[in-house]
Amino acid sequence: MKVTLVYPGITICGFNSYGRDMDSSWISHGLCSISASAKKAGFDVKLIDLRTLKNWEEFENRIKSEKPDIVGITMMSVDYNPAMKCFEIIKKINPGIVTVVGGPHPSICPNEVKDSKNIDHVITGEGEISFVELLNKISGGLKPEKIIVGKPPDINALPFVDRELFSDMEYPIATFLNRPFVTLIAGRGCRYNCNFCQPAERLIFGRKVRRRSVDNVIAELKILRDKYNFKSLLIHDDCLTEDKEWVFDFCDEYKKNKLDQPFVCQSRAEQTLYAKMRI
Ligand code: B12
Ligand code: SF4
Repeated sequence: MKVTLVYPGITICGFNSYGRDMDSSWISHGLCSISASAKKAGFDVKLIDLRTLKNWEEFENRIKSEKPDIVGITMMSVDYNPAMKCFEIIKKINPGIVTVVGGPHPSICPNEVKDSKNIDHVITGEGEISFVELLNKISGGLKPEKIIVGKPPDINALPFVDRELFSDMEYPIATFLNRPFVTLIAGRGCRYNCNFCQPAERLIFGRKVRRRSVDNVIAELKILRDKYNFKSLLIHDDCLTEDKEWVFDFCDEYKKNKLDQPFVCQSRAEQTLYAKMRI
């Protein structure tokens, strides 16, 4: 069964923008993670990244030539319009292609997608387990329900994200960071309650913040060092410094494992910079 994932993030950077700068080179960790789980379960997964295409006609041609059985699209609210347009085009080409939406927008506002005739399944919350279950059911000839509440996975047991789904490396977030630059997610959720992010975080990842073990993150970093010889790193977690103990253990292990690449992360203003985090 052929699975195609779509990254529709062209609202800010537009078509034909891939690799031009920082905004047009981010990978989607959400898609890379569900791709890794689907590949581990034996499915063939491809990506269409709208930023690499010239226009909608090219998207249409890709769907016609790749002939996917299932298309899964990730959707942030900001990319609602291009994502919905993809679904419309796919169903016009072949109403038999099974369409699935997931990501922040459907998790926060499922009502805005659930009635679309162009969307067959909505997976809210985390997708790794539930997307693979959906693929298995469809390949077994079953007809799963339209709205599926994603089951949260054990994030230490997940395969490392399939970052090669995207064709190039990302651009650093600051001029003092050199390429090759990589990004990594060490945890999910945030325990704070700021209006900027809540209740979105809780609706996607639940109430309890989960962070991967330090060993699990270091293991991924060692693979990334061997594979890409990366020169700088961004840990994308909402607020990495919320767990001081984790950060201290991580810094110790980072040095012990001879990782010396500068890294950046997000913090809160009241959490003063930890001297230990200086490389
Ligand atoms: C890294 C990040 C960025 C990066 C990279 C974004 C990118 N293109 O991937 C940058 C800095 C560029 C960025 C920019 C923006 N971001 Co941002 N970002 C994040 C952050 C911190 C991490 C994203 C991530 O990788 N998470 C980890 C992965 C594993 O989770 P995930 O992507 O949600 O995927 C899981 C599920 O959602 C689901 N899933 C996702 N896609 C799919 C698809 C299918 C088919 C299925 C079945 C399941 C599924 O399964 C995945 C695995 O469990 C999140 C907050 C967070 N903690 O998630 C905010 C977040 C996604 N960003 C947000 C916002 C608002 C923005 C901006 C609009 C900010 C702005 N004003 O400019 C821009 C939009 C730019 C764009 N079009 O890409 C909001 C989105 C809210 C919303 N309603 O959509 C979030 C949730 C923050 C928040 N709490 O408000 N962002
Ligand atoms: S601490 Fe940061 S990431 Fe967490 S809810 Fe507040 S603004 Fe969002």
